[in-house]
Amino acid sequence: MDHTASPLSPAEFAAFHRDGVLVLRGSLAGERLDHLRSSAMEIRRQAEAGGWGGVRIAPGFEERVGAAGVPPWTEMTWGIGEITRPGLHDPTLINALAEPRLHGALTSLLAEPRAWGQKILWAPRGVDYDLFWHRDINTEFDPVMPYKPAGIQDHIQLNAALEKDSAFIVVPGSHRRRMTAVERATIDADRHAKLPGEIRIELEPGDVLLMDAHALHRGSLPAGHPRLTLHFSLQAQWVPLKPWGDAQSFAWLTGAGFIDGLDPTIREWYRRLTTANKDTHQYTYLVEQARRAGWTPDPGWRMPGTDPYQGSKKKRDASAAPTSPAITNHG
Ligand SMILES: O=C(O)CCC(=O)C(=O)O
Ligand SMILES: [Fe+2]
Repeated sequence: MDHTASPLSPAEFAAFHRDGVLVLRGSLAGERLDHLRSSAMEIRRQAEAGGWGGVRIAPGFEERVGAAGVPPWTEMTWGIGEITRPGLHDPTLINALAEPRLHGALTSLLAEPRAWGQKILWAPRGVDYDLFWHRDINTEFDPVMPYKPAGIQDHIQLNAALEKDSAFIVVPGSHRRRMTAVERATIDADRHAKLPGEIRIELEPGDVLLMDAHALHRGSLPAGHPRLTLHFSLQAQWVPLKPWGDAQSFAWLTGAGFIDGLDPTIREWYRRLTTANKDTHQYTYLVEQARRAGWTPDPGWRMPGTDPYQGSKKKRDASAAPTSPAITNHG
């Protein structure tokens, strides 16, 4: 790929840190976008033909698959996790990360990006998609959110729209602060209710949305709406890594058979999985950062588990839990 790095402007960099969300318009275009779309459609076809793990069933319907009165599961899928696995892997899709605008933005924000999960999202045909408010981290980490170091980014999640996509809703700025009393009360009463300051982000094909997954966010779309979106996660290499999946899949993802097939400009992003400092808990560093910055936990505060819904109200409603990145990649 003809690669000329195209870093974020200082204003874009500042906007991302302030809001926890930034849209890069028209990052993917032309034949490349057409190829990405047909590759992603093929993955959806295979996912709905059965036989692959990681298929996501619309929130609220997971435990009702096969029950009377609900559509067949193939009409309720909204995506698939870990498209890098052997058999499903198509380097075209991963190489979207090598597009100059996106590559430059990720490098601007993370300095040394490291791959951390690759999914595809779409809208279910037979039921509405209505994902509840959450951060992609256990709610018990709420007190450490204000202590994230200013101007330093630990991870980026991205939605790269291959079709129109108006699913994503976010409260800008909520990634570096505690939930407000109003947000808590609203979400406790109804996890799909409108929150003050929320925005719905409209993406055209080729637009890429970058987000801090600790921002309060959710997704919703009526059944059958257009959506075919690459949903990738990356971390900065300084963040200790908690390897995910089984040893065999991790070996595949970090082996030459996988990495040599990628665009040369992103091979290092996968090699870094082997050279990262490892940790047994995904978020120890967040707590350590907060303590160094002067945070004193309330008596009784305990390090939460890695399950984003553990210990929270949401746990009681696990049937509606999304298979969020924190669960499917690393839980
Ligand atoms: O639909 C979306 O873009 C949001 C998905 C999401 O928040 C998640 O999978 O955790
Ligand atoms: Fe999420």
